[in-house]
Formats: sequence, C-alpha cells, structure tokens
Amino acid sequence: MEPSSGATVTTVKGYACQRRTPLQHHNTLLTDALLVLAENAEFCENEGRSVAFRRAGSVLKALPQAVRKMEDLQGLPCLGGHSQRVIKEILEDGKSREVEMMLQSKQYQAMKALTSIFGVGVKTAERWFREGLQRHTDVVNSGYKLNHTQQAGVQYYDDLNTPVTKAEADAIGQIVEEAVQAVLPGAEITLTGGFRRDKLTGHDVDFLITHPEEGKEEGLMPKVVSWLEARGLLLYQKTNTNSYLESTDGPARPSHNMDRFERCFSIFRLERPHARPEQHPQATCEEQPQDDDSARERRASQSPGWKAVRVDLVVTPVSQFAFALLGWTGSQLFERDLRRWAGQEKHMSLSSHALYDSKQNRYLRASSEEEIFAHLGLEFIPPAERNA
Ligand code: 8DG
Ligand code: MN
Ligand code: MN
Repeated sequence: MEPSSGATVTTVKGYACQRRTPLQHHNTLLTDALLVLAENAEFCENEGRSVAFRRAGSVLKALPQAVRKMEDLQGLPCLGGHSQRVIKEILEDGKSREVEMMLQSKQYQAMKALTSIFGVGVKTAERWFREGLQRHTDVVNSGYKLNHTQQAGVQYYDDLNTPVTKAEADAIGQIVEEAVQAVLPGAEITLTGGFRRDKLTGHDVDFLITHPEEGKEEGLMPKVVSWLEARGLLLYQKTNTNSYLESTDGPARPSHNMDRFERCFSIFRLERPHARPEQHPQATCEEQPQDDDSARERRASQSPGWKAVRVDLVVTPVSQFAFALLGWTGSQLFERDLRRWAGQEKHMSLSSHALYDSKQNRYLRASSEEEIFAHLGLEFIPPAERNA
C-alpha cells in the first residue's frame, strides 16, 4: 500500500548494471535537463561532474513512473545536491533557469556544434571557440589545417548529424554481410551498439565480426575494407590492428574503455532507396508524378542519391566474442557501471576481451553474455533494458 502522503517509494539499485532501464521512460523533461548539465561539464573537461549528472539522469530513467514531487526521490541513489536543485526547479516551474541559461550561452552552443564534427574532441573545440569559431561552417572558412578525420567530419557534417534509421542500419548490415562472406565464408556479423538495445535511430551503426573457428578471423579487417573500397562504398576509413595479447597484457584493465581489437571507424556511402514506382501506379515516363513542396525541399537539401553513414566494425576472436558483445552493446553508462561493479564489488576486472578474477588469479571464460552476468553475480539484463 502506498504511504498516506502519496509519495511513491521506489527502490533503485546503485549500479546501472543492476537495473532494468528501458528505452522509453517517464521522466524525459528531467533527464533532458540533467543531460545538458552533463554535456556542459564535459565541455569544461570535468568528467567526474559529467558522470555524476549522467548517473542522476540514469536513475530517473529506471523509475516506473514520473517524479511529481521531491518526496518521490526519497531513498534514490546517485542524486547529488546539484541534480536535486535542478529537479526541484523543474517540478515547481516547469523549467530550470540554470539549464535555460546554459542552452542560451554562446559557449555551450559553440561547443555543442563544434564537438558534433566527427574527429573533433573537447580540447580542439575549446581552442577553436577561444579563437572565435562557433559553427562547422566557420571551421571550413577558417582555413585551419584539418586532419584527415576532421576533413571528413566537415565534408559530411549534415549527413553525419542526421540520425541513422533502423532501415539504414539494416541496409548497411546487408552490405557488411556481403563483404564479410566474400572474403571469409562462414564468418558471422552481429549488430551491436544502440540498435541492439532496440533504439530506433543512432549516431552510427556498430558491428562485431567473428568466425566460429578461432584464428580464422585474423587479418580479416583489411580484406573487408579493400572489398568495400573497391566498390566505392567507403567515404572514409581508419583501421587499427589487433594488439591484445592476454599473456603479455595481463588482466583486463578496469575503467579503460578502449579495447585492442582489429577495428575500423568508417563512413559508408549508402545509396538512398529509389522512389518506389508502385507508389505512383499511374505514372509513365512522360508523366512524372507531382511533387509536393516538402519532397522537393527534402531532395534539394540532401546530397544526391546517397547518404554518408558512420559505421564501426570490430573483428573479435570467437573466444572473446561474448565479452566484446557485452562491451559494445552499451549504453556507455551501463558499461561503465559493469566495470565499476566488477572492480569494487567482486575484485574482478572486466574488459571487452576478458574477465579476470583477482581473488582466484585467473581468467573466467564465457561463451555468452548470460555467463558473464553470472560470473559477476548479477541478474541478466537483456540489451533492450541496458539503456541506462
Ligand atoms: P548511438 O550510436 O546510437 O548514438 O549509441 P551507442 O551505439 O550506444 O553508442 P556508440 O558510441 O556507438 O558506442 C557503442 C558502445 O561501444 C558503447 O557502449 C561504448 C562502446 N565503445 C566505444 N568505443 C569503444 C572502444 O574503444 N572499446 C569498447 N570496448 N567499447 C567501445 O564507443
Ligand atoms: Mn552506436
Ligand atoms: Mn560506435
């Protein structure tokens, strides 16, 4: 029975990996505001603060109902004083003055615009802002020397900042599947990242590639890249070779996000689906169907015939596949808390390659995500509920 005050007391666990966080939740007004504060802290290179705001938002995402009054927050973890002040303001006035001012500020807007260029991090954006740049077009006009990645970033800026749809992700998946089968029959690709969490759109498309026979996957990435390049399907690519050696590298390092798989950050050139003739059954060659204005505008604002799409490809030996899958499915906060849980609560060290048990001084094998959760003493959380 609910307390007579009407406060709904909900218990929420302290680590994101102990909670179910669906994509749709009940507190977007609050979480959007906290996200702005988190981004701003990131722009100021204050990672601790940024993570604190993200954690607070993540707790609200896991609540089964909307927060209506401050008492609803009683007993919830990860809600610091600053987050609570902002929540209180929004519950009372419908908005937070601090967040509104931040959204209006030149610095926030410029940092947001400049860091949304592929290849531009906070440090570069911050320097450019101090030198008077505010938008990606300013960067183009500045005559500054850009690296290869940033050149692609400004060249394909509009496409790369248009969300990738699930249909586009599936179309990319077909191309990757064809490429992989052509160069190594029997290899398997798996869609990971946000789309595996059932997100409807993403900023990129993430794939894992493996082969059921250990070792067969070695050297696969350059071949896949060559196949794609030969067909004009890549607008940009940067490939890193695998550098992970369990014997010499030792235990997986916790809190370390970068892994050492063979991987490729790329931009695909994805053909846009042609207008379907069956939608205009009466149209003939002479008689084009009438365009409405919006269709004409849409076409005029797009690059003709194709869209630039960010794609991450990762090749993993099958013995590490479960760890890679868990590590690349996200969300980033879910991953961060998995590693924190492993280290702080279990004296283990988790990466996208392996799980090391410091008490037993040995690696714990796993061939499925379920086994990894079990090793960690956690209830299995399916991908769609890892949207922390
Ligand atoms: P989005 O693209 O839809 O915006 O969201 P997402 O798919 O969740 O984000 P992402 O930036 O594509 O990252 C997907 C997951 O991959 C995320 O949990 C973090 C993880 N990830 C990286 N880089 C690396 C890395 O270098 N190593 C490992 N193990 N994981 C990484 O983004
Ligand atoms: Mn992604
Ligand atoms: Mn990615």
